[in-house]
Amino acid sequence: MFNFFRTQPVSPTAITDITARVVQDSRRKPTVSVTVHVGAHSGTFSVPSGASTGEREVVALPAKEAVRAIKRIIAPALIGCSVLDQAAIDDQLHELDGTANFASLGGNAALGVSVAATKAAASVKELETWEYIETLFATPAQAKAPRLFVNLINGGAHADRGSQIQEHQVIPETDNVHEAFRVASAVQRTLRDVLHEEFSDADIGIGDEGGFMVPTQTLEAPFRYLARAAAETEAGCAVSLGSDVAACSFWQGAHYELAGQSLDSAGLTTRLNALLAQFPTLTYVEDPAGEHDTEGFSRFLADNPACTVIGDDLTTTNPKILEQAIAARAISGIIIKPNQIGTVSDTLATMRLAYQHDVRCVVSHRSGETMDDFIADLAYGTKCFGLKAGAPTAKERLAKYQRLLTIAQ
Ligand code: 2PG
Ligand code: MG
Repeated sequence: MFNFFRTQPVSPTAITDITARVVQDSRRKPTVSVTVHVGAHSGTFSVPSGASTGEREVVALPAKEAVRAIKRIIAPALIGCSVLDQAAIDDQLHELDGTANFASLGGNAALGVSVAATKAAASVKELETWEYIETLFATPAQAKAPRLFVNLINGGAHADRGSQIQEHQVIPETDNVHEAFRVASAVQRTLRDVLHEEFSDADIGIGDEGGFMVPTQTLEAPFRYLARAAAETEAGCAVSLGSDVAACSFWQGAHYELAGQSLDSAGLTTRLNALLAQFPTLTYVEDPAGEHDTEGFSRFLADNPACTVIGDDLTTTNPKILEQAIAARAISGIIIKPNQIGTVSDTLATMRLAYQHDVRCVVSHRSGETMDDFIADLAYGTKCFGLKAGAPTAKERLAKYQRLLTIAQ
Protein backbone atom coordinates (compact mmCIF):
# COMPACT_ATOMS: atom_id res chain seq x y z
CA MET A 1 0.00 0.00 0.00
CA PHE A 2 1.23 3.52 -0.80
CA ASN A 3 2.51 5.26 2.31
CA PHE A 4 1.51 8.95 2.33
CA PHE A 5 3.67 9.64 5.36
CA ARG A 6 6.92 8.41 3.92
CA THR A 7 9.46 11.24 3.83
CA GLN A 8 11.96 11.74 1.02
CA PRO A 9 14.75 9.17 1.35
CA VAL A 10 17.87 10.89 2.70
CA SER A 11 21.01 10.25 0.66
CA PRO A 12 23.62 8.48 2.79
CA THR A 13 26.13 11.21 1.88
CA ALA A 14 23.88 14.20 2.67
CA ILE A 15 24.81 16.52 5.53
CA THR A 16 22.19 15.92 8.22
CA ASP A 17 23.25 18.55 10.77
CA ILE A 18 25.95 21.14 11.55
CA THR A 19 26.57 22.07 15.17
CA ALA A 20 28.95 24.71 16.55
CA ARG A 21 30.11 25.90 19.94
CA VAL A 22 32.66 28.17 21.58
CA VAL A 23 35.77 26.50 23.06
CA GLN A 24 39.08 27.87 24.38
CA ASP A 25 42.36 27.89 22.48
CA SER A 26 45.88 27.50 23.93
CA ARG A 27 45.95 31.20 24.88
CA ARG A 28 42.58 30.70 26.66
CA LYS A 29 40.89 32.82 24.05
CA PRO A 30 37.45 31.81 22.75
CA THR A 31 37.36 30.07 19.37
CA VAL A 32 34.91 28.03 17.29
CA SER A 33 34.48 24.26 17.20
CA VAL A 34 32.26 22.85 14.44
CA THR A 35 30.82 19.37 13.83
CA VAL A 36 29.36 18.32 10.50
CA HIS A 37 27.06 15.28 10.79
CA VAL A 38 26.22 12.85 8.01
CA GLY A 39 23.89 10.33 9.59
CA ALA A 40 26.04 8.32 11.99
CA HIS A 41 29.24 9.87 10.57
CA SER A 42 30.70 13.15 11.70
CA GLY A 43 33.77 15.39 11.49
CA THR A 44 34.82 18.03 14.02
CA PHE A 45 37.27 20.89 13.66
CA SER A 46 38.35 23.55 16.14
CA VAL A 47 39.74 26.69 14.51
CA PRO A 48 43.14 28.17 15.57
CA SER A 49 44.03 31.86 15.58
CA GLY A 50 47.15 33.97 14.97
CA ALA A 51 48.84 36.78 16.90
CA SER A 52 50.99 38.01 14.02
CA THR A 53 48.27 37.98 11.41
CA GLY A 54 48.71 39.22 7.85
CA GLU A 55 46.56 42.16 6.77
CA ARG A 56 45.24 40.18 3.81
CA GLU A 57 44.02 37.18 5.79
CA VAL A 58 40.28 36.50 5.80
CA VAL A 59 38.44 38.13 8.69
CA ALA A 60 37.93 36.15 11.89
CA LEU A 61 34.77 37.24 13.76
CA PRO A 62 34.40 36.95 17.55
CA ALA A 63 33.73 33.26 18.30
CA LYS A 64 30.16 33.87 19.46
CA GLU A 65 29.27 35.67 16.24
CA ALA A 66 30.87 32.95 14.13
CA VAL A 67 28.83 30.29 15.98
CA ARG A 68 25.68 32.32 15.37
CA ALA A 69 26.47 32.60 11.64
CA ILE A 70 27.00 28.84 11.43
CA LYS A 71 23.70 28.06 13.16
CA ARG A 72 21.52 30.67 11.44
CA ILE A 73 22.97 30.93 7.95
CA ILE A 74 25.41 28.16 7.07
CA ALA A 75 23.69 25.11 8.58
CA PRO A 76 20.24 25.74 7.02
CA ALA A 77 21.88 26.21 3.60
CA LEU A 78 24.19 23.18 3.71
CA ILE A 79 21.96 20.56 5.35
CA GLY A 80 20.97 18.16 2.57
CA CYS A 81 24.05 18.87 0.43
CA SER A 82 26.43 16.02 -0.39
CA VAL A 83 29.39 16.03 1.99
CA LEU A 84 31.46 14.45 -0.79
CA ASP A 85 31.34 17.60 -2.92
CA GLN A 86 33.94 19.71 -1.13
CA ALA A 87 34.13 22.24 -3.97
CA ALA A 88 30.35 22.81 -3.89
CA ILE A 89 30.38 23.18 -0.09
CA ASP A 90 33.17 25.74 -0.25
CA ASP A 91 31.56 27.61 -3.17
CA GLN A 92 28.36 27.76 -1.17
CA LEU A 93 30.26 29.25 1.80
CA HIS A 94 31.60 32.00 -0.47
CA GLU A 95 28.17 32.63 -1.92
CA LEU A 96 26.48 32.85 1.47
CA ASP A 97 29.14 35.25 2.66
CA GLY A 98 29.18 37.48 -0.41
CA THR A 99 32.45 39.33 0.40
CA ALA A 100 36.01 38.72 -0.81
CA ASN A 101 37.37 38.01 2.68
CA PHE A 102 34.58 36.28 4.62
CA ALA A 103 33.84 39.54 6.41
CA SER A 104 30.16 38.77 6.91
CA LEU A 105 30.17 35.10 8.04
CA GLY A 106 33.70 35.07 9.47
CA GLY A 107 36.64 33.17 8.00
CA ASN A 108 36.66 31.18 11.23
CA ALA A 109 33.04 30.10 10.70
CA ALA A 110 33.76 29.17 7.08
CA LEU A 111 36.92 27.22 7.83
CA GLY A 112 35.31 25.40 10.76
CA VAL A 113 32.55 24.11 8.49
CA SER A 114 34.85 23.43 5.54
CA VAL A 115 37.35 21.29 7.48
CA ALA A 116 34.67 19.53 9.54
CA ALA A 117 33.03 18.58 6.22
CA THR A 118 36.35 17.20 4.91
CA LYS A 119 36.70 15.04 8.00
CA ALA A 120 33.07 13.88 7.85
CA ALA A 121 33.50 13.01 4.15
CA ALA A 122 36.59 10.95 4.97
CA SER A 123 34.57 9.07 7.58
CA VAL A 124 31.74 8.41 5.09
CA LYS A 125 34.28 7.04 2.62
CA GLU A 126 35.94 5.02 5.38
CA LEU A 127 39.25 6.74 4.66
CA GLU A 128 41.72 8.47 6.94
CA THR A 129 41.45 12.25 6.58
CA TRP A 130 44.89 12.41 4.90
CA GLU A 131 43.86 9.75 2.38
CA TYR A 132 40.73 11.70 1.50
CA ILE A 133 42.78 14.89 1.13
CA GLU A 134 45.10 13.00 -1.21
CA THR A 135 42.11 12.25 -3.47
CA LEU A 136 40.96 15.89 -3.35
CA PHE A 137 44.44 17.26 -4.04
CA ALA A 138 45.46 14.82 -6.78
CA THR A 139 48.77 16.57 -7.49
CA PRO A 140 52.26 14.96 -7.62
CA ALA A 141 54.11 15.07 -4.30
CA GLN A 142 56.66 17.66 -3.17
CA ALA A 143 58.24 15.25 -0.67
CA LYS A 144 57.89 11.68 0.58
CA ALA A 145 56.76 13.12 3.92
CA PRO A 146 56.96 16.65 5.32
CA ARG A 147 60.13 17.86 7.01
CA LEU A 148 59.57 19.20 10.53
CA PHE A 149 60.07 22.92 11.20
CA VAL A 150 60.40 22.94 14.98
CA ASN A 151 60.35 26.32 16.70
CA LEU A 152 62.50 25.98 19.83
CA ILE A 153 63.12 29.61 20.82
CA ASN A 154 60.16 32.02 20.77
CA GLY A 155 60.51 35.77 20.33
CA GLY A 156 58.65 38.74 18.86
CA ALA A 157 54.86 38.71 19.28
CA HIS A 158 54.97 35.20 20.79
CA ALA A 159 57.15 36.03 23.80
CA ASP A 160 57.40 38.57 26.61
CA ARG A 161 61.19 38.81 26.45
CA GLY A 162 64.18 38.34 24.14
CA SER A 163 64.71 38.82 20.42
CA GLN A 164 62.33 40.69 18.14
CA ILE A 165 62.75 37.81 15.70
CA GLN A 166 59.68 35.63 16.22
CA GLU A 167 60.89 32.07 15.63
CA HIS A 168 64.16 30.18 15.86
CA GLN A 169 63.70 26.69 14.45
CA VAL A 170 65.56 23.47 13.84
CA ILE A 171 64.80 21.46 10.72
CA PRO A 172 66.13 17.88 10.69
CA GLU A 173 66.95 17.24 7.03
CA THR A 174 65.07 13.99 6.61
CA ASP A 175 61.68 12.92 5.33
CA ASN A 176 61.68 10.10 7.86
CA VAL A 177 59.19 11.62 10.27
CA HIS A 178 60.13 9.40 13.21
CA GLU A 179 63.80 10.21 12.85
CA ALA A 180 63.04 13.93 12.44
CA PHE A 181 60.93 13.97 15.58
CA ARG A 182 63.56 12.08 17.57
CA VAL A 183 66.29 14.49 16.47
CA ALA A 184 64.24 17.64 17.12
CA SER A 185 63.28 16.42 20.60
CA ALA A 186 66.90 15.57 21.37
CA VAL A 187 68.07 19.03 20.23
CA GLN A 188 65.41 20.57 22.45
CA ARG A 189 66.78 18.68 25.48
CA THR A 190 70.35 19.76 24.71
CA LEU A 191 69.15 23.33 24.19
CA ARG A 192 67.58 23.34 27.66
CA ASP A 193 71.00 22.53 29.14
CA VAL A 194 72.73 25.14 26.97
CA LEU A 195 70.26 27.82 28.07
CA HIS A 196 70.60 26.85 31.73
CA GLU A 197 74.34 27.48 31.46
CA GLU A 198 73.62 31.01 30.22
CA PHE A 199 70.53 32.07 32.19
CA SER A 200 68.96 31.61 35.60
CA ASP A 201 65.81 29.50 35.96
CA ALA A 202 63.77 32.64 36.52
CA ASP A 203 64.97 34.14 33.22
CA ILE A 204 63.88 31.16 31.13
CA GLY A 205 60.21 31.07 30.20
CA ILE A 206 57.96 29.28 27.71
CA GLY A 207 56.44 31.23 24.81
CA ASP A 208 53.14 30.92 22.93
CA GLU A 209 54.36 28.07 20.73
CA GLY A 210 55.97 26.04 23.51
CA GLY A 211 59.56 27.13 22.78
CA PHE A 212 61.91 28.74 25.29
CA MET A 213 61.90 32.50 25.90
CA VAL A 214 65.20 33.98 27.06
CA PRO A 215 66.24 37.61 27.65
CA THR A 216 68.84 37.68 24.85
CA GLN A 217 70.46 40.97 23.90
CA THR A 218 71.31 40.36 20.24
CA LEU A 219 69.59 38.89 17.19
CA GLU A 220 72.45 36.41 16.88
CA ALA A 221 72.31 34.89 20.37
CA PRO A 222 69.30 32.54 19.91
CA PHE A 223 70.82 31.14 16.71
CA ARG A 224 74.11 30.62 18.50
CA TYR A 225 72.37 28.59 21.22
CA LEU A 226 70.47 26.57 18.63
CA ALA A 227 73.56 25.92 16.49
CA ARG A 228 75.45 24.77 19.57
CA ALA A 229 72.59 22.51 20.73
CA ALA A 230 72.33 20.99 17.24
CA ALA A 231 76.10 20.40 17.07
CA GLU A 232 76.15 18.75 20.51
CA THR A 233 73.23 16.43 19.76
CA GLU A 234 73.74 12.97 18.34
CA ALA A 235 71.73 13.15 15.10
CA GLY A 236 71.65 10.75 12.19
CA CYS A 237 70.96 13.55 9.73
CA ALA A 238 71.97 17.15 9.05
CA VAL A 239 70.08 19.70 11.14
CA SER A 240 69.37 23.05 9.49
CA LEU A 241 68.24 26.21 11.22
CA GLY A 242 65.20 28.23 10.27
CA SER A 243 63.59 31.47 11.30
CA ASP A 244 60.36 33.38 11.04
CA VAL A 245 61.61 36.96 11.07
CA ALA A 246 57.97 38.19 10.97
CA ALA A 247 59.26 41.57 9.77
CA CYS A 248 55.78 43.14 9.85
CA SER A 249 55.93 43.07 13.63
CA PHE A 250 58.74 45.64 13.70
CA TRP A 251 57.62 47.76 10.74
CA GLN A 252 56.87 51.21 12.10
CA GLY A 253 54.98 52.73 9.19
CA ALA A 254 57.99 54.27 7.42
CA HIS A 255 60.90 52.07 8.51
CA TYR A 256 61.82 48.88 10.36
CA GLU A 257 62.85 49.31 13.99
CA LEU A 258 65.03 46.30 14.78
CA ALA A 259 67.40 45.77 17.70
CA GLY A 260 67.91 49.48 18.26
CA GLN A 261 68.44 50.26 14.58
CA SER A 262 66.17 52.18 12.28
CA LEU A 263 66.33 50.45 8.89
CA ASP A 264 64.82 50.94 5.44
CA SER A 265 64.02 47.90 3.29
CA ALA A 266 67.57 47.62 1.89
CA GLY A 267 69.01 48.13 5.38
CA LEU A 268 66.95 45.24 6.74
CA THR A 269 68.17 42.97 3.94
CA THR A 270 71.79 43.91 4.72
CA ARG A 271 71.23 43.18 8.41
CA LEU A 272 69.67 39.78 7.67
CA ASN A 273 72.37 38.93 5.14
CA ALA A 274 74.92 39.50 7.91
CA LEU A 275 72.98 37.14 10.17
CA LEU A 276 72.96 34.44 7.49
CA ALA A 277 76.68 34.91 6.89
CA GLN A 278 77.33 34.05 10.54
CA PHE A 279 75.16 30.93 10.53
CA PRO A 280 75.76 28.89 7.40
CA THR A 281 73.13 26.31 8.41
CA LEU A 282 70.43 29.00 8.61
CA THR A 283 68.82 28.12 5.28
CA TYR A 284 65.09 28.67 5.81
CA VAL A 285 63.85 32.21 6.36
CA GLU A 286 60.20 33.27 6.60
CA ASP A 287 58.96 36.85 6.16
CA PRO A 288 62.37 38.59 5.86
CA ALA A 289 60.44 41.73 4.88
CA GLY A 290 57.02 43.19 5.64
CA GLU A 291 53.83 42.21 3.83
CA HIS A 292 53.85 45.50 1.89
CA ASP A 293 57.54 45.09 0.94
CA THR A 294 57.63 42.57 -1.92
CA GLU A 295 60.81 44.26 -3.12
CA GLY A 296 62.48 43.42 0.20
CA PHE A 297 61.63 39.74 -0.32
CA SER A 298 62.95 39.77 -3.90
CA ARG A 299 66.19 41.44 -2.81
CA PHE A 300 66.68 38.97 0.03
CA LEU A 301 66.05 35.98 -2.25
CA ALA A 302 68.42 37.34 -4.92
CA ASP A 303 71.12 37.82 -2.26
CA ASN A 304 70.54 34.36 -0.75
CA PRO A 305 69.59 32.01 -3.59
CA ALA A 306 70.45 28.88 -1.56
CA CYS A 307 68.03 29.89 1.18
CA THR A 308 64.37 28.85 1.10
CA VAL A 309 62.65 32.22 1.40
CA ILE A 310 59.16 31.67 2.72
CA GLY A 311 56.16 33.99 2.47
CA ASP A 312 53.59 34.03 5.25
CA ASP A 313 52.16 37.48 6.06
CA LEU A 314 53.13 38.38 2.49
CA THR A 315 51.09 35.63 0.82
CA THR A 316 48.38 34.65 3.37
CA THR A 317 47.68 31.32 1.57
CA ASN A 318 46.00 33.36 -1.17
CA PRO A 319 46.45 32.09 -4.76
CA LYS A 320 46.21 35.56 -6.31
CA ILE A 321 48.88 36.98 -4.02
CA LEU A 322 51.01 33.87 -4.50
CA GLU A 323 50.87 34.46 -8.25
CA GLN A 324 52.17 38.00 -7.77
CA ALA A 325 54.93 36.81 -5.43
CA ILE A 326 56.03 34.21 -7.98
CA ALA A 327 56.07 36.82 -10.76
CA ALA A 328 58.19 39.13 -8.58
CA ARG A 329 60.60 36.27 -7.71
CA ALA A 330 59.93 37.14 -4.08
CA ILE A 331 59.76 33.65 -2.53
CA SER A 332 60.82 30.03 -2.94
CA GLY A 333 58.54 28.74 -0.18
CA ILE A 334 55.12 29.54 1.25
CA ILE A 335 53.44 29.02 4.60
CA ILE A 336 50.06 27.33 4.26
CA LYS A 337 47.54 28.23 6.95
CA PRO A 338 43.98 27.22 6.09
CA ASN A 339 42.51 29.89 8.37
CA GLN A 340 44.24 32.63 6.37
CA ILE A 341 42.05 31.81 3.37
CA GLY A 342 38.92 30.21 4.86
CA THR A 343 38.22 26.94 3.01
CA VAL A 344 39.85 23.61 2.23
CA SER A 345 39.34 24.07 -1.54
CA ASP A 346 41.06 27.48 -1.54
CA THR A 347 43.91 26.08 0.56
CA LEU A 348 44.43 23.22 -1.90
CA ALA A 349 44.23 25.63 -4.88
CA THR A 350 47.05 27.71 -3.40
CA MET A 351 49.13 24.59 -2.77
CA ARG A 352 48.55 23.30 -6.32
CA LEU A 353 49.75 26.61 -7.75
CA ALA A 354 52.82 26.50 -5.49
CA TYR A 355 53.66 22.93 -6.57
CA GLN A 356 53.41 23.93 -10.24
CA HIS A 357 56.01 26.63 -9.66
CA ASP A 358 58.32 24.63 -7.37
CA VAL A 359 57.46 26.81 -4.41
CA ARG A 360 57.93 24.72 -1.26
CA CYS A 361 54.81 24.50 0.89
CA VAL A 362 55.10 24.46 4.67
CA VAL A 363 51.75 23.71 6.30
CA SER A 364 51.58 25.62 9.58
CA HIS A 365 49.80 25.85 12.92
CA ARG A 366 48.86 29.22 14.46
CA SER A 367 50.25 30.62 17.69
CA GLY A 368 46.79 30.24 19.29
CA GLU A 369 46.09 26.55 18.77
CA THR A 370 43.58 23.88 19.72
CA MET A 371 44.11 20.14 20.22
CA ASP A 372 42.96 19.61 16.64
CA ASP A 373 45.45 17.71 14.48
CA PHE A 374 44.04 18.39 10.99
CA ILE A 375 47.20 20.13 9.75
CA ALA A 376 49.13 16.86 10.09
CA ASP A 377 46.64 15.19 7.74
CA LEU A 378 46.80 18.15 5.38
CA ALA A 379 50.61 18.07 5.27
CA TYR A 380 50.80 14.31 4.76
CA GLY A 381 47.84 14.09 2.36
CA THR A 382 49.39 16.72 0.09
CA LYS A 383 52.94 15.37 0.62
CA CYS A 384 54.18 18.91 1.00
CA PHE A 385 57.70 20.02 1.82
CA GLY A 386 57.26 20.84 5.50
CA LEU A 387 55.09 21.01 8.61
CA LYS A 388 55.56 23.82 11.14
CA ALA A 389 53.91 22.98 14.44
CA GLY A 390 55.93 24.55 17.28
CA ALA A 391 57.84 22.93 20.11
CA PRO A 392 56.92 19.29 20.73
CA THR A 393 56.57 19.77 24.50
CA ALA A 394 53.39 21.87 24.35
CA LYS A 395 50.39 19.53 24.28
CA GLU A 396 48.47 21.31 21.50
CA ARG A 397 51.63 21.20 19.31
CA LEU A 398 52.52 17.63 20.25
CA ALA A 399 49.04 16.57 19.08
CA LYS A 400 50.06 17.49 15.50
CA TYR A 401 53.39 15.65 15.66
CA GLN A 402 51.77 12.58 17.18
CA ARG A 403 49.16 12.49 14.46
CA LEU A 404 51.87 12.75 11.80
CA LEU A 405 53.88 9.98 13.46
CA THR A 406 50.80 7.74 13.57
CA ILE A 407 50.02 8.41 9.90
CA ALA A 408 53.61 7.85 8.80
CA GLN A 409 53.69 4.51 10.57
C1 2PG B 1 53.52 32.61 12.07
C2 2PG B 1 52.52 32.03 13.02
C3 2PG B 1 52.68 30.60 13.40
P1 2PG B 1 50.74 33.47 14.19
O1 2PG B 1 53.73 33.82 12.06
O2 2PG B 1 54.05 31.91 11.21
O3 2PG B 1 53.95 30.28 13.86
O4 2PG B 1 52.23 32.86 14.07
O5 2PG B 1 49.80 32.33 14.27
O6 2PG B 1 50.77 34.30 15.44
O7 2PG B 1 50.50 34.28 12.96
MG1 MG C 1 54.93 33.61 10.10
